[in-house]
Formats: sequence, C-alpha cells, structure tokens
Amino acid sequence: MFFKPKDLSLRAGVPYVLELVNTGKIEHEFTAAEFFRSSSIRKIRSGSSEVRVPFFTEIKVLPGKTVRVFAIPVIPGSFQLLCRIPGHREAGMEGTITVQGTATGLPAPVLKSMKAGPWLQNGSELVDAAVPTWAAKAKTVKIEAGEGGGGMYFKPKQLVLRVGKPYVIQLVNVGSILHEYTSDKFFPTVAFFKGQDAAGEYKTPLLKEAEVLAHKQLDLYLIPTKTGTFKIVCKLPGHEMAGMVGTIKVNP
Ligand SMILES: [Cu+2]
Repeated sequence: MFFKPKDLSLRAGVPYVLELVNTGKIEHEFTAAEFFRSSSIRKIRSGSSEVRVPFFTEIKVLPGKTVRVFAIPVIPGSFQLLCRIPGHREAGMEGTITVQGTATGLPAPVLKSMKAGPWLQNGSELVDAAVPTWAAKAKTVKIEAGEGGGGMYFKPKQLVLRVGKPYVIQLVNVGSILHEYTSDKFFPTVAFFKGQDAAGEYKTPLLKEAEVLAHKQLDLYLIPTKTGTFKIVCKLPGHEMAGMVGTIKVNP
C-alpha cells in the first residue's frame, strides 16, 4: 500500500489545495495531525459537503473518492503522514510532508496543545470511551434543510438532545441549493467524534461550520456535554432572513 508521492514538498505561506485521492479498492486514512496543526486550514470539500474546522487530526477517504483540503502551511518542518488503519502503515502507507521556506506570521497555525484550544477540554477522552459502543448506543436524528412555501427552513425547527448521549445528527439538504449549518455556541460544547459523508470521514476537535450541497448529506457524530438552548443558523446571505434558523435544545 502506498502514498504517491511518498514525500510531498510544500512551501510555507503558499495556499494549497491538497487533493486526497483514494485510487484503491478499500478505505484509507490520511493522518497528519502535526502538519494539519502547523497549517492554517480553511476547510475540506468533498462531493457532498464542506467542513470548516481549526484543524483536522485525521481524514479518511473512501475507495474511488476525492477529498480536497484547503490549507496554507505556516511552519517549516518535516511532518509524518500515515494511514492508521491496522496493517496499512506496515504495508507501506507512510510518508512525509516537508514544508520549506520561512515561518510566516499570518495566518496563525494551531500549534497549541490539544488541551489549550477553544474546543472541549476532555472531548477526545469522551469520544474514545464512547467509540467501542457507538454503533449500539448512538441515536440517529435528522435536521433537514430546504426551500419551500416562499421561504427556507430547518426541519425540525428545534432538535432536542440529551447531555452525555452519543448522536449521529444527519444534516440532510433536501433543497436545490447549498445550505449550511452553523452553531457557534453548540459546537464548542460537544465532544466531536467525526463528520462523515459519501466521500469520507473527517476528524477534528472542533467543528466550525458544515455546508451541505443540494440533495446531499453530512452526518455529525458527537456527544453533547452541556445543557442549554443553542441557536443553529444558515449563514449564507439571506437564508436566516428567509427562515433558516432553529434551535438545538440539550436536556439533562
Ligand atoms: Cu441556507
């Protein structure tokens, strides 16, 4: 198994679109947490969605699919790239990403420790503890986005969750245009496991914004940890005014 090229060379301060193309017949991961943290990451884009985060820790790409990472390397160095699926690294799936040039001041990378960022402090521990029983215990819920009746909507308008329970929140765009799901207050309070769509899986400690293309779906795997009522909104111009606003209520 391989990465090709095995050693990727980039320059600090230059914006890149890294195309992660899985030309194989099985799923593969692109794990490069140190590289991602020392870059300014804008988002990933797949055929289904766009996911904005401060940085990714791991990106899985399904066979035959492509995921694009929009990133600016900021800090020079040599960073490890590997596939963490059991046996793949041993079979050859490892490489390096070398960033040349001089460190640029802006945009700022996220090099802080996982404990120091604006994300949930014990999020990764909660996720690790829940993963073995996730499939059996997680509840699947759905928020549809769409247009109709002269406006735009989220359905249901209020999603009710319970604190501490694992959820798969299906963001389903039943409309004919792009919509986005943003909840600046809710996302930082959840233990975020991953986003998943038809092209792959995206791991990050903090989701900032999820865009779903027309007739597509993105699933968010997460555990709410804080009670409260949080606003969820589509920030695309005019969409909130047209009705794309709702709430996520987290009960004890
Ligand atoms: Cu919208």
